[in-house]
Amino acid sequence: MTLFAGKKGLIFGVANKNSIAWGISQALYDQGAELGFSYAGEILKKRVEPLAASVNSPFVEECDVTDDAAIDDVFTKAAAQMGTIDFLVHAVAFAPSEELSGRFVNTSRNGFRIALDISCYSLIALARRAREMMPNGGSIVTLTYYGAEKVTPNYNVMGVAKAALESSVRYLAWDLGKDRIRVNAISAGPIKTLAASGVSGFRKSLHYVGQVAPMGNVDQGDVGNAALFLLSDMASVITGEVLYVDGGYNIMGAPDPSIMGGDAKEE
Ligand code: NAD
Ligand code: 0WE
Repeated sequence: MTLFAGKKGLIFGVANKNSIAWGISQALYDQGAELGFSYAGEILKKRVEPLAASVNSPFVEECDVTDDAAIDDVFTKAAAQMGTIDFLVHAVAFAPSEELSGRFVNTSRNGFRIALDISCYSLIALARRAREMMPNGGSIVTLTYYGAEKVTPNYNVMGVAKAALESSVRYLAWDLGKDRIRVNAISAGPIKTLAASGVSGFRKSLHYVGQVAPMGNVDQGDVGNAALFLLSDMASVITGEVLYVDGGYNIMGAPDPSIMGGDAKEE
């Protein structure tokens, strides 16, 4: 009930009530945390402001993470409003939609640049500013996906961006260890969110993972609980890790034969 009593943090990546970042926010709020929010653009303001109000947030500001001045601005305002913080959640990713289908060999230079900038560099940029607000140390969590490690058809350049993100988690963990700041990633199984709904074949892969994973599909609440752990003092010396919250999907080498077709006798 009070794992986060007196603790404060910033959440980047709430778009609507289905966002993974919102699942994390609710878990943190239930444990007594004070939360500040930053959202991507003017269009999301009417979605995020009521959500923030529902958890008595003292701070809600727009910030496009591709804009250094906007990042400086949001942290200046956050420092003025909230003082110091204990944690930061990075739940931001984007690639141009044309990069998320078709042949990987056709990945464009610009698509690559955008995907890596928004989905990977932004963690480093936010961590640098967060450090200045964490004089007593802290904990940073980002969100990744199995497509970083193993080929997931159509995830394409996002897989490359997530691989770079997971590596950035390790380098940040090393560097920010000096400041008693931990940095970890949660590798979540597929969840129906705004970012996932724009993806062709997502429904099928959600169903497949639900069949193959020992514990089936996961939801925002499952990720929220894992984030709670990593952001809390319970995870006091855990840093640079990628924690799977995927129902066990990643341990499987083949699906259970009972879900597979091909039973008809071969010719
Ligand atoms: P979502 O659409 O709710 O969240 C993605 C967020 O990124 C949105 O809030 C969006 O506004 C933000 N964003 C995009 N471009 C931005 C920019 N330039 N500046 C600031 N913010 C920007 O979807 P989600 O599924 O909750 O995604 C959150 C994180 O979880 C992402 O990193 C995603 O890759 C990761 N993830 C998602 C799944 C899944 O299946 N949904 C699985 C594993 C990991
Ligand atoms: O990280 C993600 C989603 C990331 C994402 C989604 C979009 C859709 C809309 C990044 N950029 C965009 N750009 C858009 O224009 N996931 C883990 C969910 C996801 O995305 C996939 C998946 C899964 C799972 C894409 C292809 C295949 C599987």
